[in-house]
Amino acid sequence: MSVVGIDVGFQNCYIAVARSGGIETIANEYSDRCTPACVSLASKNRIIGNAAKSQIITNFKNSVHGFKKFHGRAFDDPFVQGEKPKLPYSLHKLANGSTGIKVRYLDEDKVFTVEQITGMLLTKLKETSESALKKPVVDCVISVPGFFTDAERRSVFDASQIAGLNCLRLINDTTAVALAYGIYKQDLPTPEEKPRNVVFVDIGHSSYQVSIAAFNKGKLKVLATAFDPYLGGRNFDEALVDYFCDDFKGRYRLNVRENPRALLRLYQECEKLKKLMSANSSDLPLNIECFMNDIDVSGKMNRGQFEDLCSKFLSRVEGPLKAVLEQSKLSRDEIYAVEVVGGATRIPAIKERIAKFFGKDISTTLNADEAVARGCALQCAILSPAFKVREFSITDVVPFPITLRWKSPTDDGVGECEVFSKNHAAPFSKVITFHKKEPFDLEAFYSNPQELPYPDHRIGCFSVQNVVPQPDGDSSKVKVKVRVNVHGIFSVSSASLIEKQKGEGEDMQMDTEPLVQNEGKPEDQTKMQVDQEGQNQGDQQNEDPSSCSKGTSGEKQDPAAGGSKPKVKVKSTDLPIMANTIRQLDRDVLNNFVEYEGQMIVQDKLEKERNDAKNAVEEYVYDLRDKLCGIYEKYITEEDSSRLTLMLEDTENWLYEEGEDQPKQVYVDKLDALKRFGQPIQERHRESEDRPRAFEELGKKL
Ligand code: ATP
Ligand code: K
Ligand code: MG
Repeated sequence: MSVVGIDVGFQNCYIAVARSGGIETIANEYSDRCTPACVSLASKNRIIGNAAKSQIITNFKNSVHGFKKFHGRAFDDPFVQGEKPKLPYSLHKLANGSTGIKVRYLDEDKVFTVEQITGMLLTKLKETSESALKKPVVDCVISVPGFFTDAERRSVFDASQIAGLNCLRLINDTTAVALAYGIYKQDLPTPEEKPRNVVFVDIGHSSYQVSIAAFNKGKLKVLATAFDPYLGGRNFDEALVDYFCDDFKGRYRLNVRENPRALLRLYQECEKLKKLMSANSSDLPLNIECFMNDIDVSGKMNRGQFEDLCSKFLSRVEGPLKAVLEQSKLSRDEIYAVEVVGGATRIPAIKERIAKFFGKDISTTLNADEAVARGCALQCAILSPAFKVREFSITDVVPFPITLRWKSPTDDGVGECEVFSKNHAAPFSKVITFHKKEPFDLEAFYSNPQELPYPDHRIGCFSVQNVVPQPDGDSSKVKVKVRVNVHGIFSVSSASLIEKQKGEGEDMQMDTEPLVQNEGKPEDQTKMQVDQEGQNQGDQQNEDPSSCSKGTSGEKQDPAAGGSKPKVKVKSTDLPIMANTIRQLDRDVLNNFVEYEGQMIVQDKLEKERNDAKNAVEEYVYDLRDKLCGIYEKYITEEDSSRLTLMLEDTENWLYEEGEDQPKQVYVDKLDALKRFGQPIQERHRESEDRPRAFEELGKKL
C-alpha cells in the first residue's frame, strides 16, 4: 500500500510519498515536481496539469484554473460572483444552486461541478504517483486551507472520492508544514520542559495562513491560527496587470481587458516579472511580441515601483500575524522561529514585514514549495497501518467556534450552547446530555458569522430520532456525541437514549440545560499515536466526513458513571440521527460522478492509445527515411529506395490530411503496411552487422 500526500494548491500541486528512506517529492511526466492546477477539456479527451497550462491561452474557454475556492460555494456566493468576470471560462448555476463550470467537452456543452474538476486533477496526481511508484495509490492525505469551512471541506473530500482516492485526512496546510518541520527534529524539549513555539506562515497564490505550534518530543500542538483568505501572489499579479493595462492604453491605445487572450498573456508575463523582481531590484523589462492587433508592446518596472503599486496588499501582511500572536498569548521572545513557505513569501517586501513584526530573521529551512505535500505524506504514513513511522501526536485547532441550538420549553423557546470554542483542540468528541420526551433537532452553526470567510454560517441540522418518554412519562436522558473529526468537519456523530433503571430515579437531572462533558481525551491522542507496530485504526480509514452513526456505535458507557460515584446500571439504546448539512452533494449524484470519472479515464486512455498509434506511424516514417539515405543505403536497390521514399512522403502527407484524425486501427494498419517494406531491409542490415561479429566470436573460440 502506498503512502501519499497531496498538496492541492490554487495554482500548484505537489505529491510526496513516504518510502523507507524518508519522504520524497514525486516528479510528473515532464520531470516537474509541480503540477499546475489546470484542467483543459477537449473534443476527444481531457488534458490535465502541465499540458493544460500550456493551453490556457490557445484554448482559454475550456482551460479551467483558479477553481479551488469554488469548493462548497453557491453560484450566488459573493466570492464566486466577484471571480466570475475575471475568468476566461464560464460559470453556470447548477440546479442545486452550486457553482458549475461550463466547457466544451467531446464536442458537447458540458457543465462540471467543482468536485468533478478537482476530481480530474486528483486523478492526474494519482496517475502520476502510480507511475512513479509502479503500484496502485489509494490511501492519501490531502491539504486544505485552515480556514475552509465544513461545506468546503466536504466538497474537497467528495472530489477525492471521485478520483478513487481514500482520503485518510484532510489536513490544514500549516499543520502539514508543522509536521514536516517537527517530526525529524532531534532536539525538541522533553514533555516536561517548556515547549518550543514556532510560527508557520504560508502565503500561496490565493491565500495567506499563519499558525503557531508548540513542539515537545513526539508531539505538536497548534495553539492558534489566523488567515487572510483573500491575500496571495495573485493580488500582486493583478496589480501589475492593472498597471500595464493602463500603461498600454495610454501608450499604444490598446484595450487589453477586451481581449481575453491578450489579458491572459499579460497575466503570465506579469507573474514572470514579479518573480524576477524578487531577485532583482533594478529596472526590468516586460516585452510581449504581437500582443494585440499585431502590435509588440514593452514596458518596465522595478521593485520600488512594484512595492508602491502593492502597498495596500503589503499592509495586510501584519494583521494575521498580530491576530495569531494575540490568540496564542505568547510574547515575541517566546517564539523560537518563524518558518515561511508558499511561493509568495519569496517577495522581499513580504519577508521584511514578517521579520519586522516578530523582530527576528525568518527561517526558510523548509522547502517553500514542497513542505505542505511532505507534511501530508508524513501524516499519511502515521495514519497508515502499512507504514512504520516515529510516533508523533498532532493536535490541531477549531478555527471558528461552533454553536448548537435547539428548541427548548424554557429560555424563550430556544436553547443554545457553544460546543467548540475558538482554538479548541481538534479532532475532538464531546458528550452532551439532554432531557427530552420526543425527537428533537440540533442546529449547528459557526458562532461568529462576521469572522467567517464564508457567507453562510450554518453547518447543518441534525435530527435525533426515536426519542420517547420514560415509561412513567418523565423525560428521557439523551446523550448526544458531537465532534470535530479528523478532517476538521463537525457532526453530531451519535446519540443514545438512557433508560432509567429501578432505584435510579432520584438523582436524575431534570433541567433542560445540556450537560456538556468532554470525553477526557481529544480523539487525536488515540487516533494519531500510531506506534511502530503499525497499529490498525480501521475505524478511521473509510470515514465519510459527513456520516452520522446510525445507531451502531458502541458508545455505551455512562460518563457520569465514571469517577468515584458508584456505578449505576443503565440501559442505553442507540438513536438514529438524520443529518442535513449545507451544500452537501447528494450521495447518488456523487456515485454518478464516480462512474462518469471512470468513463472519462477510459476515454482518455483510448485517446492516448490512438495518439500513440498515430505518433508511431510518424516516427516510423522519419526514422526509415533517415536510414534509407544512411545505414540502409547498401541494402536496397536504388529503384526500391525511391519507390519507398515516395511511399513515405505520401504517408507523411496523409498524416496531415485525411490521416490527421483516424481511429487507432487505421494507424496500426498503416504502420504494418510500411513495415512490410521496411522490415526486410532492416533484416538484411542486421544480418550483415551480425556476420562479422559472429566471425569474431568464432575467432575467439578457435
Ligand atoms: P494556495 O496556497 O493559495 O492554494 P498555491 O499553493 O498554489 O496556492 P504556491 O505554489 O505556494 O501557491 O505559490 C504560488 C505563488 O507564489 C504564485 O503567485 C507565484 O507567482 C508566487 N511566486 C513563486 N515564486 C515567486 C518568486 N520568486 N517571487 C514572487 N512570487 C513568487
Ligand atoms: K502549493
Ligand atoms: Mg498552497
